[in-house]
Amino acid sequence: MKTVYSPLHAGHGGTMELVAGALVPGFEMPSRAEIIRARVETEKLGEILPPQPHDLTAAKRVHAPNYIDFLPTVYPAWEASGRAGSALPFTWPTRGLRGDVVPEAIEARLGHYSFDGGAPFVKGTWEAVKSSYEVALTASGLVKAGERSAFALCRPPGHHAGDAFMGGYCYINNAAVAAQWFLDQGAARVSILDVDYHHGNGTQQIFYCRSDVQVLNLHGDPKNEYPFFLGHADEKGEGEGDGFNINYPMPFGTTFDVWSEALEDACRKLAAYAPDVVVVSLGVDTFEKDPISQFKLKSSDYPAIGRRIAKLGLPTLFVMEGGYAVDEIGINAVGLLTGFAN
Ligand code: Q9C
Ligand code: ZN
Repeated sequence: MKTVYSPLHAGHGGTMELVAGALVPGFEMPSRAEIIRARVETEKLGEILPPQPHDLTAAKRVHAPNYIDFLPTVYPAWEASGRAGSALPFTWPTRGLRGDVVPEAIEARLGHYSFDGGAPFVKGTWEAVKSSYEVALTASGLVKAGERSAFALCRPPGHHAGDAFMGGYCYINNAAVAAQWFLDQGAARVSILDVDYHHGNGTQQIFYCRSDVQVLNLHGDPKNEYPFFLGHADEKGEGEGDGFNINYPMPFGTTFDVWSEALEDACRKLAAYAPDVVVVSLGVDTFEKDPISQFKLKSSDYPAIGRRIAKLGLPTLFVMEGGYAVDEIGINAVGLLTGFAN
């Protein structure tokens, strides 16, 4: 399996986030991608390719154009307003306030285009976000050209980004962009299988009213887990999309025996949908030692996940999402991929 990777991700580093009322160094750090890349090499998963340049057309197929055009302006505006460090919002247009007027002040524009304060900008953030998007599209191109699978080593991740909002370390929804790109290239149906510990709220929101993208999500129950406000089992899609969104919320402490039953059910529903392509939102924050998550999967479980996905027998794009146990992130992510490939 080929991997697509860009070193530009590293410019998105030194970020800060709010955890339990304190600003702390971000868990979504550059070493994550470097450790995965090193493991791809030592495990000889396959060739590592740089991304091809892409303009933002494909991003604007799933995101509001004004949202995409806002992203490169954030850090320059933040600096022009005399600030430094991580650009973060602190106020949001919640229920009862005006969400229809785009403010001018950068700190308010950040609130307008986000659902939380979990997507900080530093100087290199936009370049990293753009490179992550190009990584996803380049890997999609490999699958479209006939590769059985490809690995988009995306950083930053994407599945919390919705049509016009960022959050949860995510800016452009790389998996959603890829799914739409496959449709635009002639696919009739695409399935997105999201195995990240957190509910892919952005992905669900983008495709909620559509039948041409099936979205399946395995995640921590939003009653108690981030991102909290979406991801319940009764969210099945709306209108045309009714029946094409499938959620598997699971409690804290979930182990592989229970998690893999949900995967089994998801794979059966996926196979019944008979998509032309599968896009896997590949998070490994389900791992027992993940510092911000509460599932109990072991390193030895990840190859079994890859084998189950391979059994679908469909062209498959893997898009990197979360995973914060940095020491084991390469073992777990590449373990899943080698399980698929071998
Ligand atoms: N105390 C992904 O895995 N955590 N995003 C907020 C606040 C945010 C995870 C915790 C976790 C975001 C792609
Ligand atoms: Zn996650």
